[in-house]
Amino acid sequence: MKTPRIVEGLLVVPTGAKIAIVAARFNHFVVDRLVEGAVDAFVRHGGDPANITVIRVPGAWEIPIVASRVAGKKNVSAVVAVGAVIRGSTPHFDHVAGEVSKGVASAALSTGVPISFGVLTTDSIEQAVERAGTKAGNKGWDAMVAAIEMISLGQALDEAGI
Ligand code: INI
Repeated sequence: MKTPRIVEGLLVVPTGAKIAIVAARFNHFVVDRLVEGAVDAFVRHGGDPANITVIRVPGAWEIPIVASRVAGKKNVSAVVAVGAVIRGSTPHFDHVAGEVSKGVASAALSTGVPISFGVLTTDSIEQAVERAGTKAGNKGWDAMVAAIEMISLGQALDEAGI
């Protein structure tokens, strides 16, 4: 029986791949751990940290406009968005969480540059801390691994003529 052709990315940083990490300052005690996780993932998958630029924005709300600008210049292979939107007692939560996810998706689709989503949206600070390098992993790490796979997949698709 014939087998289908599989086109997929590798979890190895392609030579020369450049990344911008767009990181919110709001809830920085959590977001800093996400940035660390993302940089660690890049290095442990063969990347040179000199090929990462970290861009700080005030809060998660501001991530999409900067991610869109950076991706639109096509000087980076992928963007990794990191932030922490924590419900706590703020009514801001629903507006910020909804808009940042829509904005990041829209920026990726309109530019064609992969933008991975490492923005935590949690009910509590405890849940955010769990996802920032303690018992539930590190969402910044996960987002960087997805970015690496998408860069590699883009190359594989080019090679396959798709
Ligand atoms: N920004 C965050 O990154 N996380 C939050 O939890 C948050 N809350 O809850 O308010 C938050 N608000 C600030 C927002 O992102 C903007 O920076 C601000 O509204 C100015 O535009």
